[in-house]
Amino acid sequence: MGTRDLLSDEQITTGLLALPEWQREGGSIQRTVQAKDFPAAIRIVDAVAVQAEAMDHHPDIDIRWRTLHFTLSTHSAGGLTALDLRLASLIDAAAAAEA
Ligand code: HBI
Repeated sequence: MGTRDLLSDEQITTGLLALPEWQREGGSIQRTVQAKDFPAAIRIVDAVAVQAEAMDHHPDIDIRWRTLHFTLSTHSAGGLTALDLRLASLIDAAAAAEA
């Protein structure tokens, strides 16, 4: 399976078992991160940005004070791929590092 191949519903459901903070919304997955303050929120975004750039796969991020909302999908594939699940795990780790 190439990382940019669309995942099946079963693959998505299985992958999300390891990502309990994430919700599927059709062709994307989403989660909210509550940071302890605004600088912490920006540190999380910065850590995610470095890793997203390294994997050439980028999240949609909504930043509102201490609340970050991440939406992931593979735009070039028009849905969810393994890249989205991998990035979700990286986002969880960046959030945990600032908890
Ligand atoms: N990020 N989420 C997401 N989806 C894409 O299709 C995508 C991307 N970042 C970069 C990118 N595509 C292009 O640079 C090529 O890698 C396709």
